[in-house]
Amino acid sequence: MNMMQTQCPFCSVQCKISLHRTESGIMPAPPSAEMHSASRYSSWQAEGVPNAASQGRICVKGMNAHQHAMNRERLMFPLVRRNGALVRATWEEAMERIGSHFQTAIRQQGADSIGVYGGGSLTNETAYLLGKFARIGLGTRYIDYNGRFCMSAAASAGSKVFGLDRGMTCRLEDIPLARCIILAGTNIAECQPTLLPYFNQARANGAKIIVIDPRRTSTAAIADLHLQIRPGTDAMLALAMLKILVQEGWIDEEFIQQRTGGYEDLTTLLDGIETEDVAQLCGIPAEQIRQAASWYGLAETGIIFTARGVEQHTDGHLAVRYLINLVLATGKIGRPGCGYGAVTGQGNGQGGREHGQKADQLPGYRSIENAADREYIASVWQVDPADIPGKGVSAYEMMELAACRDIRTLFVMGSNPVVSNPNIPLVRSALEGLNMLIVADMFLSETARMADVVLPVTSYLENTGTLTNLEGRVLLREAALPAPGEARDDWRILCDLADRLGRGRHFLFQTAEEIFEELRIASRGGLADYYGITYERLRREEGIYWPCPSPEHQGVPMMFTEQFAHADGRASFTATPHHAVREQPSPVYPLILTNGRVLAHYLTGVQTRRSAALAARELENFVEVHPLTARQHHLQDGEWTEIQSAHGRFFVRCRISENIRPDTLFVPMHWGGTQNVNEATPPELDPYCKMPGFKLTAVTIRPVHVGAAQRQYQSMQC
Ligand SMILES: Nc1nc2c(c(=O)[nH]1)N[C@H]1C(S)=C(S)[C@@H](COP(=O)(O)OP(=O)(O)OC[C@H]3O[C@@H](n4cnc5c(=O)[nH]c(N)nc54)[C@H](O)[C@@H]3O)O[C@H]1N2
Ligand SMILES: Nc1nc2c(c(=O)[nH]1)N[C@H]1C(S)=C(S)[C@@H](COP(=O)(O)OP(=O)(O)OC[C@H]3O[C@@H](n4cnc5c(=O)[nH]c(N)nc54)[C@H](O)[C@@H]3O)O[C@H]1N2
Ligand code: SF4
Ligand SMILES: [Mo]
Repeated sequence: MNMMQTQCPFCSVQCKISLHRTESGIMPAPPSAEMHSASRYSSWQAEGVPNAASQGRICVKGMNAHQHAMNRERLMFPLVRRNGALVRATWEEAMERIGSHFQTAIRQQGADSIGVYGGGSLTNETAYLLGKFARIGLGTRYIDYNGRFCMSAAASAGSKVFGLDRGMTCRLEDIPLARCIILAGTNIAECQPTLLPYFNQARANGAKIIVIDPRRTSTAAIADLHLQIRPGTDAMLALAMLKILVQEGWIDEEFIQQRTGGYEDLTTLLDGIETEDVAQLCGIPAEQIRQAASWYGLAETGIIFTARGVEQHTDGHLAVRYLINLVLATGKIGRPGCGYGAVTGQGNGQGGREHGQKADQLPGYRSIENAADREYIASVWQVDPADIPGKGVSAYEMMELAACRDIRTLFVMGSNPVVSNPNIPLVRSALEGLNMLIVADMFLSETARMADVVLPVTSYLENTGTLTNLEGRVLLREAALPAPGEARDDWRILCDLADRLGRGRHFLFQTAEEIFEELRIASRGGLADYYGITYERLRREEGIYWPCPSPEHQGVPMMFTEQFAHADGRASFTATPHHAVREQPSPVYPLILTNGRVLAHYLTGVQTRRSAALAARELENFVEVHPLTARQHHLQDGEWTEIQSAHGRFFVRCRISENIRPDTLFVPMHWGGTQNVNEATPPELDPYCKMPGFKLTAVTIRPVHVGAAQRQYQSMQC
């Protein structure tokens, strides 16, 4: 084969890609199954394919994504732990070990002793089946997924305010129509790079772009106004802006009256909010807050975007809702050039949160606590509603349950939790204490290395399924290559395991499309209604926005044009008072550590560090430090540093940069082990949505000799 069509496995834009075999790159035939992939390595070239979201663009990650899928480190056969080491096993051996362990665990400790941990890279079909497998295959209430760390603050805010969460309420094509765009804690230029031209177009059309970020990022570089905020203070900034809008009368009274509820209650919330005080708290000039409020308030159209910079805080849910207050007060939603957008992160971060791998959700955004929802899904699954367990706990809370041995078995599919959770010291010991850890992955990730059984799965090039991009557009990605070695599709593993648990009759699927057919019915009538979407339509129409309630329906590109999704059709203002954030700098830990992403790497780096072209761009982790702070703490550029919080410590190289606030440090999240920023992040969660406070840790920093760093780290592990 010399050409294949696929879709990037990384971020939420889901750019369409074609891969072409290049003559010069062909390598000799592989000597064995293990080397299967080596023959294809680097002999392919990626090109963007025109599509509605990225319009044919791809970024450096998409360009090189095939390198990890074709990497020789791909897992080709199952592994089981024997005498302490992971060794090759047959599928039968591995599955038998898991199946009989599950049965014993259920019999002896109950199904709730098993936790299931999913991910936002999984297709809709796999995510749906994982939820079904947990609930009626195993019968456990404990399932959650890495999207808890990603989407939970914004998703819960959208549900609360609008009655429904679809990430973006508008289309990407609305961006160039907006006259004012607020990018709050979102680094589009590095995290969704192919979307940047939409914003450049908006600027060319005269829009004012406001970026709120503690760092001068490449996204901030396109801003007309950069609010270089102190991490963790976005909620107060939003309140100050709202107060200015109200005081100046830059509000849409008609919209407020006809389409919203709760505006009157804002008076108490805004009482005592003074721009000058907030400016001091946020570490930005008061004049900038007024400027931002006036640009947004006076613009005829506008969009506010948030991403993890605002959301990954223990007050992230409220911070988002306060920002949406600005949208509602100015009536900037439900019409062209207007809206709110939570910039979804993972490839299927959107679909992954709709079909039941979240602790409290059933497919179609149904609630596991609602009797009618339970009854409907039970009818689709052909079980008694009483057989569907109740709601479980969030991803990090599952780790806490594992630490106290309430959860004794963990099944991980599509995540690397020992790197991506906060407060890794607890998570590591929780995973070490399990009776059995099972990991389904393409690679021996840091978590897989700790597992008792590792199951090799197919990559994006080899499996078929649907993914829902950041706009809520459902896209079909079809297998382009056969599975390498003995790797299997995730969903086939689930069907096999269910069969071993005597639940096979509920999992009689032969293709991904058959699962989608059931998902369509399961989502029917729910908020995220996929009923009208079929593979056949997706092939023909390229992508379809949900909700799409019937096969004749065209889908809904722009939400809330006439009604919001609450029973009364109105959106709700948020007047809930702000709550204090526990983690704060102190004399011992005077600096604020925040964290995030760089262009070339993806999440915990399991994939991108196995792509030669991407790995070469950033070989190891670093901390971005302002020159003043570097001087104060005796740090040299390029030198190793130790960063310590009240929760733990890690070691990274110093990168001195004028682009960051002097009171703030920034460390990427793409490395595990001694360079993992999450060794130091705090365990506290947002009370509304259980999002960890990743983006704010009080720390201190000091230079350290690398040998000493390693020794200290080893002693800290003991
Ligand atoms: N290259 C790349 N792209 C990715 C990913 C990746 O790993 N690498 N991951 C994907 C996924 S899963 C996700 S969730 C998205 C994440 O996309 P983003 O949320 O855009 O990425 P982050 O870098 O985590 O955070 C964004 C910005 O928030 C800023 N920030 C930190 N603290 C604060 C704060 O308190 N307030 C404000 N206003 N800003 C703050 C950081 O400086 C950073 O520039 O990206 C997706 N795309
Ligand atoms: N400090 C800090 N921590 C963070 C964040 C932060 O900003 N700061 N961001 C958080 C966010 S937004 C996210 S999304 C999480 C993500 O963190 P993780 O959930 O750890 O995500 P990945 O690193 O993508 O790990 C996914 C694993 O699944 C594998 N995989 C990929 N595709 C598939 C598939 O189709 N099937 C299977 N079975 N496996 C697959 C990959 O090889 C990889 O090992 O991290 C969170 N952690
Ligand atoms: S990482 Fe995102 S922007 Fe880049 S090619 Fe992939 S889907 Fe497109
Ligand atoms: Mo994410």
